[in-house]
Amino acid sequence: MYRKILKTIKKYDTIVIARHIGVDPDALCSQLALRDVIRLNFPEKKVIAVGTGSQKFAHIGKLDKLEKVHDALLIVTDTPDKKRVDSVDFSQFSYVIKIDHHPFVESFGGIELIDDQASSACEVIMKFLVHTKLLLNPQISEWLYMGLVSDSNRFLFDSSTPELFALVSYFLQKYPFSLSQCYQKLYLRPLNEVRLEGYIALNMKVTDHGLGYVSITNDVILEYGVDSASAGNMINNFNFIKEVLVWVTMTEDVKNNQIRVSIRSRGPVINHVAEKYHGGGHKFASGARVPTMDEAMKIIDDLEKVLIDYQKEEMTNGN
Ligand SMILES: [Mn+2]
Repeated sequence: MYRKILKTIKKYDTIVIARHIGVDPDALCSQLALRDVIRLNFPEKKVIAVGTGSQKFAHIGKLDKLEKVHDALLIVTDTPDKKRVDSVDFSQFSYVIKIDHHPFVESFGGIELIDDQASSACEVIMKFLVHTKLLLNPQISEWLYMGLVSDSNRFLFDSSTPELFALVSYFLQKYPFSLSQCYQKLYLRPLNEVRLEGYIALNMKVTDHGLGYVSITNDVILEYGVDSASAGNMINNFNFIKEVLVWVTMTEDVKNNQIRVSIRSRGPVINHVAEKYHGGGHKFASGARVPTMDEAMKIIDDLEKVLIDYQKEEMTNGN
């Protein structure tokens, strides 16, 4: 599979690299790293990384302008389904490669390199790079590490296997970069976001069954001066609350006239609930976009049921 991907990359003079809507560090870093790897090893090729940018991640690296291409290869990273691919018109491309770590949703690529046990899309790409022995540089190495560290929440999850640490170690040794600077790029945050985090902690409702949820209305977003994407992403900071097993942010997005529902879990699998509302994601980290807060509250009701079943099951298992 790795060799097949490399062969396909070699075949095309023009390559566009895309990823999912609602950019995050793994999506962005995987596409930037792959772009620069191909540019470094095949300088004669035209390679661009496209998608809607975000002010929040602007300092990580620059995306390229979307342009019309001809007889080009499209590589999509970090995205399991076609409808969530940001900014590209599939009909423009001669061939598509998917590189992903999400649970399988649908196939849309001629070659699909999927490892749903991997921590991140960046990890999948790192393995590809080790196998194909392509030339790298410290910037590429830093991007890959950044995406991996971000999606694994600094190695908090079970995807942090000995093999993963060995892989990281290989990149750190071969193409070293400053870890402290890398972490600053990822984790330095403006004060208003920290204050919004305080708002969420204070206003989160928690049910008897361990469901925590909070609505972040447009008024709140305006009051704290954040954008709705970064407000929604704040959900990741509410792990490890003793009384909360599943937690949800419902963020109003007036620009797109929808509510972004983000769900996280430290117990029950929750992605089937997101899928019911035309969303999706990982077993313990999913999301959906719904038209109204009332609709979002239906997700809350469904999740409460999931938690009730989960706790019944735990009881019968004697936990
Ligand atoms: Mn990812």
